Amino acid sequence: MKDFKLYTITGEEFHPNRDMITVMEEAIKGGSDIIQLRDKTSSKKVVFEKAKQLREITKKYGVTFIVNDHIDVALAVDADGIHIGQDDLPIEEARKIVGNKIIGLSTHAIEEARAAQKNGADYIGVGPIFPTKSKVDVVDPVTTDYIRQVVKEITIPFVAIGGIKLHNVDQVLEAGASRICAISEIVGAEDIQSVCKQFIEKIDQKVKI
Ligand code: TZP
Ligand code: MG
Repeated sequence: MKDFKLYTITGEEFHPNRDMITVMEEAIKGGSDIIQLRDKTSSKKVVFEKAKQLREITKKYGVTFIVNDHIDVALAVDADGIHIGQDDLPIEEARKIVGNKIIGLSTHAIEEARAAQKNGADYIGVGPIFPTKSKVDVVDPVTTDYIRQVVKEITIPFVAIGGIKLHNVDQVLEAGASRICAISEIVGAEDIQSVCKQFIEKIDQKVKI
């Protein structure tokens, strides 16, 4: 897959007075190079309508587009990939459906990361690093210790997620992450472009060292 630095996931509860598509377009303009539609509550029809619009803008800017959970919607709008969790279809089964589209998998422990790599995930989510209010039934924070374990032995790309903010991202980068994912810090920001640019600046600084 095309590599990336800053992964923005939708979280409409964090911007009640702004339109989701506009918010995500701001994130893209700020430099976010991968976008995920994550909507745990809307009907399939509504998720599909949102996905169609996000596919349009991500195509316009040349940004990777991932759909969470809904493999059928991802195929219907020709998204670049899907993101699934530990309780979803096994990677091997998802692979039969999506072919060479990207498959991302959330992981919370090194055993899950090993299995994801073995079973053909294209990237893994590593988290939640810090406490987060953006996910219900979330496991306890895995801390930056889990990042260090992944850096040591996993070779597929990984993205750190969960409670990552401008004020704590340095810890995540120091632990060895070079791809960052955030919901609330980005989509809930007053100046979304500025937050994205600051994240990218920090990632770039770290990568140079
Ligand atoms: N998966 C692990 S933590 C999380 C997801 C979807 C939520 C991240 O949101 P935030 O607002 O960046 O903590
Ligand atoms: Mg899922």
